Amino acid sequence: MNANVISLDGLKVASRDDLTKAIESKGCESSSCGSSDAPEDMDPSTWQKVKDHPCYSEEAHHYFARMHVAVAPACNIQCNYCNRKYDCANESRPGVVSERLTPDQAARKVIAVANEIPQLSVLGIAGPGDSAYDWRKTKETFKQVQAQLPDIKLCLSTNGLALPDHVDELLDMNIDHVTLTINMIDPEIGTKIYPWIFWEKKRRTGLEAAQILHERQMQSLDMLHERGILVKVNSVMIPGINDEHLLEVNREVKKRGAFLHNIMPLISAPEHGTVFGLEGQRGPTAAELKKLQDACAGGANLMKHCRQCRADAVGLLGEDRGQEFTMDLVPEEVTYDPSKREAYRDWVAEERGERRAAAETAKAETQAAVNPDAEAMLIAVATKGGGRINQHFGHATEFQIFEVDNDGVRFVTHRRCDNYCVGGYGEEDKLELVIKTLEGISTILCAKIGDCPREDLEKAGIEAIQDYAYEYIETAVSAVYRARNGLPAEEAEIA
Ligand code: CLF
Ligand code: SF4
Repeated sequence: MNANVISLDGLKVASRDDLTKAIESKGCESSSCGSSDAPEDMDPSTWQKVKDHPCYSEEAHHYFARMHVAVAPACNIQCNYCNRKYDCANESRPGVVSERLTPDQAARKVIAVANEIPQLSVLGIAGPGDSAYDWRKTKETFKQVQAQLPDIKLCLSTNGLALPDHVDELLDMNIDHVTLTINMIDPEIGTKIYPWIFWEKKRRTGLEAAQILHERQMQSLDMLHERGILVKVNSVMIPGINDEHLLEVNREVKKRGAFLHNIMPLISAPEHGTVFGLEGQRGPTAAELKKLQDACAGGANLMKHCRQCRADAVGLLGEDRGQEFTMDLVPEEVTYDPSKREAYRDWVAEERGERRAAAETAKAETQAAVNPDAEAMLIAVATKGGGRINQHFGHATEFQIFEVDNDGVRFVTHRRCDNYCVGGYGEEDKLELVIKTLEGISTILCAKIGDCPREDLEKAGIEAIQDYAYEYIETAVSAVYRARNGLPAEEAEIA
């Protein structure tokens, strides 16, 4: 175990000097120092766009944070999974109320967050409402933020109906990330998801509504792609309505140049007050979602690290620090101080190169050292970010799940066990829920765990290991796999 590593405890960063010292004291741990240049399978200009975006790059989500501001409440369509009294279900977890902001308030809040959270790299507008339809407020917010924090990436999420009217303005404003929610390419299926749209000053219903929406969504996708704006397509998987159909959606959006496809499970409950919730429409199980994702192999690249975040989320994906930045806590006057963010970026540039080198080494060791008949393993990891095992078991609100086999180590998904699921329950109930959440997983890696939960986990057939605290995830996962299945590393020949 290498104890001489930076503890990304909470990823709270003090100053450029502290970071520089931390990097120097760490020295070079890997056999080759690694580089934070574009990965081999990505062209450098695309890498420049995605390298700091936690949603567009799985690697970046270990380092960078996003925040959303709810400034555009008007919407031009009705989705059967949405109740706008709460949040936009296309990009956020329904059932929680957001703080609606004016563009001035939003700009002030972004500066306050940027001063406190150096990982902040992206400002998104993701409901409730549609950012392209309520365009005046979206544009004003982005303009104000861009004037004061030119290095923040601007990101918007839309249903696409109004977007073709604004694509060229996006280009002028250097916005190069757009999420389009596309749940169907067959308007017949669309009629089961959208009861109406508002189009050219009239409310349209039925097949006409779904047909117009479909055509405008395809037009949006084509226009964005032609202009080099990266498009992520979000699809809500609704069992019995569009679940099988999403395979065709995946193929079609790939053909039209989408960069990523994010298939999200419908979250539906009667108390959300949505049509689907009241009708008892269920969401997919984790197994159904995985089956669809597997079937999509070879089509558009899939995003698997989405956290279905709130429309006022703040922080790394999977954490929500929004309550620290409600408007009553944001000062009337805020001045942007770029020093922490600059220092953090310098640190990440070094760190991600080393992590990548460590992951390559782990891959080579895994391939070289393992019994050819070894079975793939799923391993749960408690992490606060930075690609390291740096979280106490008891503080984990979610676990990242990595798969390891003879080809190497891959992130596959996350599983949540946070207060959203267990609010109001005691600690024992929480542990029970964690055990249920980790069904099918035999090993947890965490920075620390108490004796009692460790014993309870053991009784449930789950081994909790803290020996790899603060190591890179890939290095530790590979070591566990080799210990279970293979030869000791020193006996294996590494290519
Ligand atoms: Fe926000 Fe969406 Fe931009 Fe990300 S979220 S507008 S692309 S900055 Fe990300 Fe959140 Fe998933 Fe959205 S994890 S719900 S995909
Ligand atoms: Fe709700 Fe978003 Fe659909 Fe509009 S686009 S109805 S805000 S989920």
